[in-house]
Formats: sequence, structure tokens, C-alpha cells
Amino acid sequence: MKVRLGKKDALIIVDVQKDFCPGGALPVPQGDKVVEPLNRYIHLFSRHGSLVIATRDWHPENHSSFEEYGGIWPKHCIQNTEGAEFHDDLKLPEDVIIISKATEADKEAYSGFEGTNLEKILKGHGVRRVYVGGLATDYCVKATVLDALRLGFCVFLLLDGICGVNINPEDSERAIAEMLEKGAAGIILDELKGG
Ligand code: VGL
Ligand code: ZN
Repeated sequence: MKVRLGKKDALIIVDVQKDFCPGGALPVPQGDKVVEPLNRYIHLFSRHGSLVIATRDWHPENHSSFEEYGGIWPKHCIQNTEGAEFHDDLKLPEDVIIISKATEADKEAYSGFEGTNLEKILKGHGVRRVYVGGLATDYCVKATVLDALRLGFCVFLLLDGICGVNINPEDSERAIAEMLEKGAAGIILDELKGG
């Protein structure tokens, strides 16, 4: 499928943060592999004047998702720490819109739409189609894609720009299947044309 990038299209880069990359607190195996392809998408969208959005997991130190506070994850992406920074090689444009999520201790939010103004921002810019990539396929990417579909956006999943945790070996495959079943269209960079 060939897709022509339009003005009302937005790129959503999910949680490409140091803690989710090898060496971080909650590493996605080979999570840093998404950086290069996502940089190409960023370049294309920027060149077209299309919106680039980056979400980040942005937890207080005592977040309820941490094992220490009854959750299931090791401490990760704590606000204003190095682990919460975007990957050093991710080339976000100057006018990137950053969406911080799961910022309250007692609320988990895998989706970039949950407890944020992402929907408002997109609708305010007249965005109809979103292209979603980043980390992790089986958690925050999946939740963001499913919310976008529910909210009525046309959603493209960047198959060459996602990577999963795979606590169970097939979690990512299953997540991708679910996103596609529910209406997302899988796409790779070669299928996306500027213009
Ligand atoms: C994520 C686990 C915990 C993610 C965030 O970004 O996919 N996963 N917090
Ligand atoms: Zn988290």
C-alpha cells in the first residue's frame, strides 16, 4: 500500500526513552533499534510541516506501577532523571510537542491519550490520521493505537519503528494482530510518500 503524507497527518512517537532502551531500568530488548527508522519518519514529517508528537512515561518517584508500591515494574522513567530522557540519538524537531503521561502516583497510563491533552491537541490541529511508532509494542504503543482508533482517528502502525517487551514470547505479535484487527493499518517507511 502506498500512502501519501498529508497536512492533517501527525506522527506520534511513543516513549523512546533511555529507561526503555538497553542499559536502562526497564529495557525493551533491542529497543534502541527503533531510533534510526523513527528518525527517518521524523525527517519526512518535519519536511512536510506535519505535526510530530513525542510521548514520554513521566512518573513520580513513588508511582504505583513500581514493584515497591505494589505494581509490576521496576522503577523507571522518573521525572527529571536521566532514565526518563529521550534516547540521545532520537532527532526530535525543535517544534516537537511533548506529552507527559502517568504523572500522578496513583494512576497508571499506558496510552498517550490517558490523562493528557493529546486528543485536544490533535483535533485542534485538524489531524485525522496518526502514525504511531516507538516503545513498547505490547504496552504503550498498543494502548495508544487502540485509544486513537476509539477516538475516531485513522491509524497507521509503523511496523519498522516499534519494539516490544515480550514478557511472554508472543506478546508483541499478538499486540500487532489486535491493533490490525481493530482497524489500524500496518505501514513501513517505503510505503509512505512525501508530497
Ligand atoms: C511502558 C511499562 C511500563 C511503555 C511504560 O512505555 O510501554 N511499559 N511503563
Ligand atoms: Zn511506566
